[in-house]
Amino acid sequence: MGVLNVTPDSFSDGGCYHDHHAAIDHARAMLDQGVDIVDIGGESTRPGADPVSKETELGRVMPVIESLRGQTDACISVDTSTPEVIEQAAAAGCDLINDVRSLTQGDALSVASSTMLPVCLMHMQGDPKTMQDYPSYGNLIDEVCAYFSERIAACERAGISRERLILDPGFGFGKTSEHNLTLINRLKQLDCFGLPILVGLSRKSTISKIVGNYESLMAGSIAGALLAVANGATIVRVHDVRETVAALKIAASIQRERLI
Ligand code: PT1
Repeated sequence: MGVLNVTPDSFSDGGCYHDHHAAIDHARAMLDQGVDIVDIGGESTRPGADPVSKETELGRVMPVIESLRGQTDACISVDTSTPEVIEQAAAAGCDLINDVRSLTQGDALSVASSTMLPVCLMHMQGDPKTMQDYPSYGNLIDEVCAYFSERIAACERAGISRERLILDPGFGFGKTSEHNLTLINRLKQLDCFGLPILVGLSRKSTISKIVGNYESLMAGSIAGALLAVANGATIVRVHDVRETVAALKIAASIQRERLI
């Protein structure tokens, strides 16, 4: 899964013609480099990020989803918690709902249910604005698993069958660096749900803390992605598509003892 942010940077607000075209170009580059899923998001969920209005989010992501849908049959994912965005993205031909808030906002459960799309449920402690203030757990893995149990049950009650679900432990979302490392090291403990696992650790602060410099962020992120896949992740959410695909092909070739 390749990251496609349509969010403000120092030059733009993420919502204008130029931003949309830059996003489409970036999506096509990632597809050329071998990505399977393009994950389009209009809300930053980095630590300290402010929430955005649904109008802002719609104005950022919908033109990009609509344009990209017209250019590729590849899997398009929408990174959103907002019911209106889920609804419109699905109507525009999006293939996957990636919600870091696990369908807890408004009528997200019923809206997602009626789209018939697969959904990625992610664990987060708190919300992006304050989640890194004081992350704290009695037993991290138990609490993440209990959260998944509750959200899977809520989905099933809303008519979203288990077969449509993907689980994500939420690396960087209300966790210390040690918590994040534990999640990847013990990822197999999430296998008990029998659902595919997605992990996003690319260029996050835990990686940058360990490697210590910006130049090594990609290598650090790839090492994390390889370990996550070795420990059972089926989808990794990444920025550096070409390099991560190469690394994953080598790892898979070694594990299968043949060239892939
Ligand atoms: C993720 C993810 C995501 N991450 C899924 N969706 C982000 N399913 C956005 C930091 O510590 O892991 N899984 N959508 C980006 N969020 C963060 C969080 C970015 C923490 C950076 C950090 O630096």
